[in-house]
Amino acid sequence: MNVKITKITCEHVTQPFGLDTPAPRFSWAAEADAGGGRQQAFQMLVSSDGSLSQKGKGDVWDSGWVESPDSAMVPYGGPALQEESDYWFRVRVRDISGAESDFSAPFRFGTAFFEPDQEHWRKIWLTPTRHTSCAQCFRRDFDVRKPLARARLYLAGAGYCQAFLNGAKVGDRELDPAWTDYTKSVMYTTFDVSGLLRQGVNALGIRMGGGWYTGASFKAPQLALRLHLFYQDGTDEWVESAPRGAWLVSCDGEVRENSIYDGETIDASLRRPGWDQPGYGVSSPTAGKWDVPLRAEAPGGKMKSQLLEPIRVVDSWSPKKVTEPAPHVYLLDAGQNISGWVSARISGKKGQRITLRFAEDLKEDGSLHTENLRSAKATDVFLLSGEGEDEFRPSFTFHGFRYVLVEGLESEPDWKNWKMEVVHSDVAPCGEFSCGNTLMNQIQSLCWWTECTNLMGLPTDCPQRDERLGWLNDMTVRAEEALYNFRLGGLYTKWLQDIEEAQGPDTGAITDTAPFHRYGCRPADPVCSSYLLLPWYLYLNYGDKKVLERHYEGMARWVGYLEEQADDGIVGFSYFGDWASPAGGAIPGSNGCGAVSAITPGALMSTGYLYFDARLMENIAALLGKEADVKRYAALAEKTAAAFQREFFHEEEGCYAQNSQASNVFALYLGLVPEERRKDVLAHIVEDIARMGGSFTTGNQCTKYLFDILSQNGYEDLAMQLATREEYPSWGYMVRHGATTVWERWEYVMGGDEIGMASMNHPMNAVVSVWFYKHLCGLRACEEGPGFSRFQVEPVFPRQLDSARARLDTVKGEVSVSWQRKDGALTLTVKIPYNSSAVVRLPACPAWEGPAMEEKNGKWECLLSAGVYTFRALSQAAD
Ligand code: RAM
Repeated sequence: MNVKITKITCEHVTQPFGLDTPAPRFSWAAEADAGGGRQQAFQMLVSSDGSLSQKGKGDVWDSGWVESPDSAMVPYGGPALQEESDYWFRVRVRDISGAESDFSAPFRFGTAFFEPDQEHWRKIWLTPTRHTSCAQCFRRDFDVRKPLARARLYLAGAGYCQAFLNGAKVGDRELDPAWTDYTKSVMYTTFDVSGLLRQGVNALGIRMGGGWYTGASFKAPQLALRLHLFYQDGTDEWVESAPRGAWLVSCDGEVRENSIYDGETIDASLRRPGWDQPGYGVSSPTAGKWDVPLRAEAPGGKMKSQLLEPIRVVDSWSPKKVTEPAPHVYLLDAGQNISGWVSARISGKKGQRITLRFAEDLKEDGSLHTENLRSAKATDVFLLSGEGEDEFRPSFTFHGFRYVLVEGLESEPDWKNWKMEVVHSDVAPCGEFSCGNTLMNQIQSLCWWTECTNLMGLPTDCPQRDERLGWLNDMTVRAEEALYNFRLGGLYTKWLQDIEEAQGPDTGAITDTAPFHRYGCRPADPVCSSYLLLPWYLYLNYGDKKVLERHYEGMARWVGYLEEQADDGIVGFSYFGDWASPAGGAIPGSNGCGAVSAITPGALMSTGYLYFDARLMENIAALLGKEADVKRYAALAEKTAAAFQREFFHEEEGCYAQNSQASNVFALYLGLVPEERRKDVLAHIVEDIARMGGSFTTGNQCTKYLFDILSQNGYEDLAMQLATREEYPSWGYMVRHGATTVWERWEYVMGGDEIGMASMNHPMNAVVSVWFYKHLCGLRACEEGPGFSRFQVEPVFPRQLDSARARLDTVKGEVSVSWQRKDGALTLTVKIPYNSSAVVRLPACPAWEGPAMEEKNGKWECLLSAGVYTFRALSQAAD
């Protein structure tokens, strides 16, 4: 058997530069040319030098063969790693058959500070002299006095910063560093800048926009940085944002306005070529005013290394379509609702003002639909220099848009010079789904775009209006969808820190948004189980157990808070509950432009989630060996379950509360319905869907659970009917109205009462994607095999569909499931990657050809090791 290591990550990311731990964890995926492969042992090499690594010399650590099947989140166990250092990692594995793989290609990783000198950082913050809406440019010259071995820049800002060394932009990050509550933590980014420096005089320039710092607090952006020069002779030197006298700051550059929500104004005539080059003449007439910056109070937060994937321009294309609604007014269509901006190369007259207004949709008369942006102006302005071609690209804003109205051009430009740039956290896509139904494939595309354009260093609710926040209620259901489509270990690890930092120190209450900003409440709505679910999913999907340990206390305090609020087992408080259902089921004029459910009590959702949390905590406590807590949470779960039943279950009718789909679905999902009454409750759901003309009435929480419940109980045809419906309310209805991302509301809102809450790019409703992967293809991570050491395959085969396939790039490697009906037979193929196994469960049918199966609980089941397997059914399931 030939085994090959195919992919390595460290602390969830593929480019771990700036590790803040002396014992980073590595994961590797492998491939084999034969089935049945399982890792019996691994050997890790860590080298201090790329070429030593190439030669297979682990001068820092050679683990030798370690007998272990672990390949996900395996900690480094060698001698202490050094701060501020580069390393190369390689791994090889030995299979149970005795076959050995080659060592993987060298994988570079770098450390930053394990214990940042907080005291020192606190003293080196700079702030500009003039606080305006212009971007701020900080600059200084410095000497590299001797031949340089290497250099590392640690850059932090309250606000967004871009660094330039001798005229070159450092790295390709945008909107960096990621937003945090700056009073709790400030992220610094680590750059290897060895190649950008030269012996002699060098210049360092930093351009800063207000980002969330200015936006949240109306303060001027602040800067702190440390550049560490390591000389070849073994000495070293620091260049820092202190002393302030070494620096100059100016706000007279080209960025005249910058605001995340409102946009950016760039005046090309105010560009100051050379401002980031050594020896720049700050007193020249075109240099503007430069002052010595002021020492600033530190924002207060702890300095922490930023490890999550950066925000980048991840894709770009020229407008797909351009029309001219009025003379020299152009309407650009990106063809896709995206997050980002437009860059352009334009020539024209000095002072000529080109205005770009962004919108997600067009009104019937063809004009921009901007009402749903609320107060966000979402407008960029480019002012031309009149000196040849100017290049424009915003730096400190982003928009959610498909359409751009461009005014101020005097003639039609060459649109090839205009680019719609897609900007978001550059996380790796990990899932693909397609099937024999065109509409469902379109819907999957909507979900995919909706998810990735809402990853901005945190999972945001929308990218366009004056909000763009990390809502925990949405994330309770959204996270599962997100993890099927993208690798989110790095981003979620950071966002969990945001939640932790928003937690009340005394009460344990968390907030609805993290970082807590502008909207949402403290305490959060009890539906915010995402605080518990995210660590749990990171454990299931990536084998990260540490994240459970790290947040255990915080999660316990949140559940403790909810428990204290319960009155006789019932949690009565609720703001959102099963939020934003189709309008008929909501209270007109309620919060969120009529988003509160009229048919599903908030207390049912809140109490149900306390039960859910208690069970999850019971599980996590068991996993972490906290026996007393296991009992405590089990008792809490029992008590809450009893209260839920007492309060909401109608014995006679066999339904919950007002018999809404959501109430019944949630009770089933939680497993609270007495076994013998399950079919009654199910029947109510099915009847209600029929009564509603074949549609759901569920909100942002229970829509996902509805699909789970229908599919788990033999109603996959009905789930399929809901997923492919084209009449209101449905995803098909969105597609019919030209949607390319999933809306916040089920209604097509172009005005009226809902307009203030009518984003057209809102991931909370992208949950149908979970159904595609989890039920149609049946793919699930499972507790028996965290990190995909074992997973489940339990597909359903709706009658209306003749094929489906999903592929998942897991930490173990590629998992795939595909099935199709042809010539009266149903064929299913499952791919299990190296060092993994899967439980395959298929519906009862007289005979499945293929691997031997056993009948269990009315299904056929088998446990399979790595390999590719085909199953064939000739009747029933094939029909
Ligand atoms: C809105 C957003 C968000 C949400 C909250 C409760 O501000 O739509 O997604 O769920 O309301």
